[in-house]
Amino acid sequence: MSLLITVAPTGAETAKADCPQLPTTPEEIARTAAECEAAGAAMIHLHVRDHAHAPTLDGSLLKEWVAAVRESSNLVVQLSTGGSVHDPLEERMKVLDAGPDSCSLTMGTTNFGDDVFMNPWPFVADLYQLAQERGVAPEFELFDLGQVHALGRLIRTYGLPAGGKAHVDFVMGVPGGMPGTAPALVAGVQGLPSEVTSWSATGIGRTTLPVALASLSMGGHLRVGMEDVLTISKGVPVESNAQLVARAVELGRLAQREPMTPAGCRELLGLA
Ligand code: KMH
Ligand code: ZN
Repeated sequence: MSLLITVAPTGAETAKADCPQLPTTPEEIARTAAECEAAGAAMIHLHVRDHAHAPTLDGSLLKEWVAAVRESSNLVVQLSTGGSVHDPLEERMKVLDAGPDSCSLTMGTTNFGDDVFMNPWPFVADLYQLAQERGVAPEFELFDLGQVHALGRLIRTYGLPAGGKAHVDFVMGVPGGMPGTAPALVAGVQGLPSEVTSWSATGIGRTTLPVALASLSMGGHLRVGMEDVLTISKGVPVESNAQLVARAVELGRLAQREPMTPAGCRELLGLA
């Protein structure tokens, strides 16, 4: 089985001033997309930044970033609907207007460090139905084990995504969510509803390697990138997102998994 590598290059939490190598402009994201595709990524999970490098859900900037990635690469474009913890739910719903291939869809409210990442059930249900209407492939983000069960409830209530495939990403090791450990991943995978057709995992910070290795050992896919980790080893800053993708490719090869192409990812997600 090939290995889907999704790159999450920017996120909403790190300041450009603290990490100048973080891609925060359309030019930087275009270059990052091309480098990550060449390194072995098939999908990109995008959080957009404004001209001051701050997280934004501004519709025209979202469209500009989507266009920049499409111009420079063939990567499947997934827009974050999670945004930052400060983004209002109404703004997060409008992300789909930028025309992504895929969108993240978090299955419940989570403590997020000292903040709260809000995902009340009515919001989740509305966003899911909008993605179904628009033919956007959701990636269900699971930060906690309760969210695994919430996903079953969502699919039982509203049916499958438009393309008939259900792809999940376990986001582990967030302070407030499930730990980034092999036993937590095993419990999460065991609890997945039978409708789920594929899953990946990412571990935040120092949990990145344990989660990646556990995922590979269970036949899962990988998400990597500077949204999730800023060091390549203890105390050594990540140089680029492509460096993290290249490491994921290396880990995959050890597990005899070749990187999936963007076309393979489209098939996996049920995209036309
Ligand atoms: N930035 C986090 C509050 C997502 O992209 O959908 C939410 C997040 C999840 O990163
Ligand atoms: Zn994100």
